[in-house]
Amino acid sequence: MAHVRFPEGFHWGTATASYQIEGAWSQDGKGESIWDRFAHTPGTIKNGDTGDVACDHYHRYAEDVALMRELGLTSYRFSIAWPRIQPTGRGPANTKGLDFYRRLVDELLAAGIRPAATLYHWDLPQALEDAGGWPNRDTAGRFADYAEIVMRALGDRVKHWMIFNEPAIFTTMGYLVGIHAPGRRELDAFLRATHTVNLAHGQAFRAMKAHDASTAIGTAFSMSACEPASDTEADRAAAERWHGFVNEWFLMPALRGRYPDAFRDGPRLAEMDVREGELEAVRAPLDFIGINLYTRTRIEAADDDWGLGARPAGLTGWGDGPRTDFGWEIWPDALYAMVKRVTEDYDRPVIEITENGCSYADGPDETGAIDDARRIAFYRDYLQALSRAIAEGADVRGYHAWTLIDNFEWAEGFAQRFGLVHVDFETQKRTPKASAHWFAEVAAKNGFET
Ligand code: GCO
Repeated sequence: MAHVRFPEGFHWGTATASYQIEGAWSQDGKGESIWDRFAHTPGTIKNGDTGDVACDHYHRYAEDVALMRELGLTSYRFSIAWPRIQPTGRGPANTKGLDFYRRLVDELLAAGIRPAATLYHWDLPQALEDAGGWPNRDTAGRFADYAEIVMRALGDRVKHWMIFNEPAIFTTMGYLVGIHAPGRRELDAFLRATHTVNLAHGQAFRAMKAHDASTAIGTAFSMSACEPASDTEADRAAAERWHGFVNEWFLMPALRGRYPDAFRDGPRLAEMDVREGELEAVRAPLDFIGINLYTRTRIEAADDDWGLGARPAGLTGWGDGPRTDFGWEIWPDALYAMVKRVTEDYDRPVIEITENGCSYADGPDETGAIDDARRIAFYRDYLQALSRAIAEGADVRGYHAWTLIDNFEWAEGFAQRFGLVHVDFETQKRTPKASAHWFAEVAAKNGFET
């Protein structure tokens, strides 16, 4: 038997995102987002699902906060929908939009739960996409204005912020691969988008700190431990380039003022439209690094269309580990490896695990109970791996399970269930799964026995 223990004051929480749970897509003055437009376009989302209603969290937020309180959670990571605040991405704030988040935050504080807000979890105002979207460098200035509005409205009660959620995913999936909003497939636009996002990151960081220097600001980076598919020199170099591309493309500019060496034939700064002085402008000395991690990626050297000279082995990069119902490989050691690497490469920064979790289809049995033992095993093994990294010196302050309630899983619609709490999408009934009770116990004891 092993006692797995976490540092004193460790935060136990869950994470969600506005478009995935809120619904109320056109209510109270909210503008259209790129995800509204994308999901309303036939053929984009499995089963034609949309986030129009989702978990109806916009109206049921108090019930959802009560659930977290009953589970004894101490942190809640949620995101703010930009088009609720600025319907067209520019101009004065929509008071009703801000009021929703004020009510949510007040409810959290009253329940003793730390609000940790993400400014951008992918729902760009459609009007800004119509003006060019993230490939248009003006979007950076728009985003910094939005950051300032939100900070002024909520900065007195929210002290933990994430500027972006997974910048690598929304730029890649949205502008290069095209399976997420806005559904574009243009290498040039993608490269420019990544630089605009980095400019926005730096500008928003400075605007927020100017308002309150003591507030804690991070970003939630998607990360996957990159392993060479074989021990050849070529595969090892390819895995390093891929690591630079998927894990550090936004982290390194923020913390070091440069781009990783990810492309085989050298940097592509001209194509990215990086101008004089902008490697300083992208700097954002984050107070913490948020890590969203699900699995590992095995990489092999290859000729690819993007010039990385690398690709995930067997298309997905997964190996022969067990799989979740979504088909993602379960590889707890990836969390250990990634936390260690960031700790070593970035001088032992403060880290929060901002997402980690799994999709399993388990639903209610005849008695109404949901026995998702496989999810419990997933969390137990990943948490044990995390505790090893902490024991070896990583400064990890919190862990957020993805996710609180089953919700809209992007291109997969409602087909994937990542929640600790089951949602019946016909009735909106919430039922904590066995894993929710297990997670509550871990939070209460700040650890577990195996
Ligand atoms: C992401 C997002 C979440 C997802 C989760 C499961 O990583 O894509 O941050 O919104 O729902 O990661 O895919």
